Amino acid sequence: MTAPDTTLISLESTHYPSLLTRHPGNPILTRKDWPYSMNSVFNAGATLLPDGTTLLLCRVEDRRGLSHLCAARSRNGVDGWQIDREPTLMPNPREYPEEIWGIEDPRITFVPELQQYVVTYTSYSRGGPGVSLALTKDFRSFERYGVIMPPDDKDTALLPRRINGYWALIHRPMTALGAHMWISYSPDLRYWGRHRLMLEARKGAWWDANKIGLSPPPIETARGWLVFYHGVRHTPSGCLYRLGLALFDLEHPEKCLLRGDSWIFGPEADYERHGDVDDVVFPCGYTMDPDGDTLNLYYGAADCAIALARASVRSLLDWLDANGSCERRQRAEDLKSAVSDALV
Ligand code: BMA
Repeated sequence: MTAPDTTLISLESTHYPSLLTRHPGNPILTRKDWPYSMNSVFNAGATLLPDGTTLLLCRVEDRRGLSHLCAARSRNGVDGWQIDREPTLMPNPREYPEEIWGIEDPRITFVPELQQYVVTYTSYSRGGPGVSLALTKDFRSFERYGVIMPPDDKDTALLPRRINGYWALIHRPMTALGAHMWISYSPDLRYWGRHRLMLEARKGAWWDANKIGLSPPPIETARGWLVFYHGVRHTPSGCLYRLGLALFDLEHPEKCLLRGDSWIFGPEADYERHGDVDDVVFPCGYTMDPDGDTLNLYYGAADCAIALARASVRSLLDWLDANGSCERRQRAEDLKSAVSDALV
């Protein structure tokens, strides 16, 4: 039998650092704020408009169980939300049959080359959830490109610039063998290929075993693309959605440079622990303060509300330096321990 490996966990500190700070006004948006009847609001894409207004493109679920998207705007990104009086983007199954059971979980990327926002979202088709893409300049009119990744696929965002001449899309196809993050490339945002596995769900007892997915769009830093991803743990009392952190190479985004072992944010507050779906934190968007370091992360809480947490990009990178390891090294270590176990 092999000796227990104490190097797997850090023994230097008696507590985990708080990298994300919840806003005291949480939850910042709930059904009570809505100008029309609906069941719940959660999982919002986020961006800053040219005048500094924060725009959230919220997933709103009605009492049939079907979702649409609705824009909310605020000067300070915290309160005073001006919410569209009616749905901003409704499913349109007549022209886009893949939207028959609603549209969900938008991510927004501003693309300087196009001078437009690209919104990727889940379109819930009869064949399962797929990925759709639409372009907008103002979040009032949208140019739909239709379904770009067939079911079962979701948790998508576009990188804001081309990589070696191609657009890059992160997504999460689901297979019987697990749900891992992939990246695909396209010359025109319509036709996608050169698919690469980007980040694998771990196995066994890990918090991010079997099912992971991209959370908000990647954050471009001088060190690489900083990625928040969610891990889903199945427990006898339901799923637990938590957040982890990884860093990817700027020019080869399928290459993982660092991945943290522990989750960095999970359901703790009452509004995260109890709702339509208990124990869910699910960010789909962020905005960056003018200091270029403070991140405002907007997340769905328990599929019932939108909440805000703040983080420092510098601290997140420092944490990854101290706690992250390179995927390839991790795999080599897994292999080494599997081989030594087999020899015992
Ligand atoms: C995921 C997505 C999210 C949702 C979460 C928890 O699969 O569908 O929209 O918030 O489950 O229900």
